[in-house]
Amino acid sequence: MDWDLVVIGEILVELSSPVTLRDSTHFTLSFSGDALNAAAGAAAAGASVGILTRVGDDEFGAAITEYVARLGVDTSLIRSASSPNGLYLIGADPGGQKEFIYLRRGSAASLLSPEDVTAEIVGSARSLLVSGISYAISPSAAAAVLRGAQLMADRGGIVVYDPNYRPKLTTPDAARDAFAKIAPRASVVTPSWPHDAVTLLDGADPQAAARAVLAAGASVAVITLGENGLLLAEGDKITHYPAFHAPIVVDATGCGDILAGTLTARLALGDDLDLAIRLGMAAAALAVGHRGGTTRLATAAEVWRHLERAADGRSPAGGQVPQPAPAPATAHSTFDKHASPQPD
Ligand code: KDG
Repeated sequence: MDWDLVVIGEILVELSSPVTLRDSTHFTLSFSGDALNAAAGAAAAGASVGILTRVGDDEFGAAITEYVARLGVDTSLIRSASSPNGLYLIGADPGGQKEFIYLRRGSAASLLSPEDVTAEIVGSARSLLVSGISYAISPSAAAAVLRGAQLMADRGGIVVYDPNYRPKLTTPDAARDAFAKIAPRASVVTPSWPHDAVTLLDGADPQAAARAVLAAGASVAVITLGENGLLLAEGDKITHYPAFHAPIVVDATGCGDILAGTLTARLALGDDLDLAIRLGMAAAALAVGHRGGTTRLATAAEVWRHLERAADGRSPAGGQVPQPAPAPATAHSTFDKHASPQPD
């Protein structure tokens, strides 16, 4: 099997509430986690995507695998483990940060290890998406993420790294250490401003954060700015992309993951960076219209329509709408700046 994209990370049982956790009495059960959100976004964007993870053989195991398949994500890279699946509760916090409660210590996915990330798997994929969450769930998962990023960088494929700093999962020092190890192997790094960037990067503003990502060794920095859009930095050039209009705003959970998944998918399918970014932003703007990370993703056609509306001036952002590139026959190497990857 060949994949446009392989995502490494944890699938979580998700219990979400429309009100703050303190006031919650009813929760909606679904499955999520940044890796699954991104993989689902990539599948919706037209990519063949596999999720490399471990799923536990508890009461949720079979339902998780069925759900992944329903999202159009290939399940053949899911390994089983006799540990419980990780779970998180999420409540709404209209005024600020999302609230998470995790029950994931010792979870099935935390048993991921470098042996799971074979050269054969990475060699069959055009791109790899890893995150600071996948790295933080256990030392063996961290080693798996690093091995994947190194193998993909060595072959000149696309490595996208979303730092996704989660203070309940890791410490600032450990997150900075992860950043220093993964960023040099990455083609594109997508920290959020201010949440990720202030903790992980020296930089007084988003432009400085973008330069710090490039100084760490990544080829491209994408600093996401929430409702202010994003900054794209490559070489000496920094470009601001205004945010797309979000027609319905319900819950921002996972919209950064949808951006990262769509962006990676479209790069792997051969789109240029500008188009891949704008498709990612359009998909993310539509993703805030539903609760949870994966409950209802926009289809590729809906994302294109949103991009076109923006280009016609019917909603903010966008520009000319170029046609999508056909999928390349081999891994494309826009970002093969990995001749001498950094050691661990
Ligand atoms: O980006 C959204 C994720 O944070 C959410 O789906 C849960 O994966 C998750 C995590 O570890 O926080």
